Amino acid sequence: MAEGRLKIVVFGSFNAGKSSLIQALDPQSRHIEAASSEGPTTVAFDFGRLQVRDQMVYLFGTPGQERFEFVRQILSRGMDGAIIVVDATRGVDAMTRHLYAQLKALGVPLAFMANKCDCPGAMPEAVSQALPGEMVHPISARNGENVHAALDAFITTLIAR
Ligand SMILES: Nc1nc2c(ncn2[C@@H]2O[C@H](COP(=O)(O)OP(=O)(O)OP(=O)(O)O)[C@@H](O)[C@H]2O)c(=O)[nH]1
Ligand SMILES: [Mg+2]
Repeated sequence: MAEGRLKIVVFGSFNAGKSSLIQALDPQSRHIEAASSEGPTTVAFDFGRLQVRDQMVYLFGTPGQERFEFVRQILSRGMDGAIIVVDATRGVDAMTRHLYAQLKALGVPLAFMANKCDCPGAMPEAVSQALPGEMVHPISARNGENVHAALDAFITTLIAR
């Protein structure tokens, strides 16, 4: 039985892999998307849930497109923690920096996931170096590598607070 509930909101640039991460963590997750030139893109939110230790974790994935700032604002209400997904083949871009600054200003606990580490061009170390002092977990949302361990580590820090 879960003893507590945590709302975790997943942020990140367009195409970073936010929806894929939630799909990897909860295969029964739901996704509200539209077609784009890059494939399906989130236009409302992703929703997944899973138990981590004694907590029921509710995951809300945000849209990465800049014009959906208002959706990110709505989904952010009452969050216990934030995950920022970074495409490790592209590195820390302006949108990632913007999201990071916003979340820092709110004082919300946060963790980074350097995604697409299955790709030959992925540079998770460069992502870490660009974010001194932050927790950066290398993952692959595509093959599921390290996704549960990374979430578990983040949730553990939240419970310990
Ligand atoms: N190789 C690889 N591709 C990935 C990985 N995660 C996501 N992708 C691909 O990256 C693209 C974007 O993935 P999404 O999960 O839709 O990204 P998103 O961040 O939700 O995108 P928006 O909602 O549009 O902002 C898709 O083509 C995915 O298949 C990964 O770990 N490895
Ligand atoms: Mg998405």
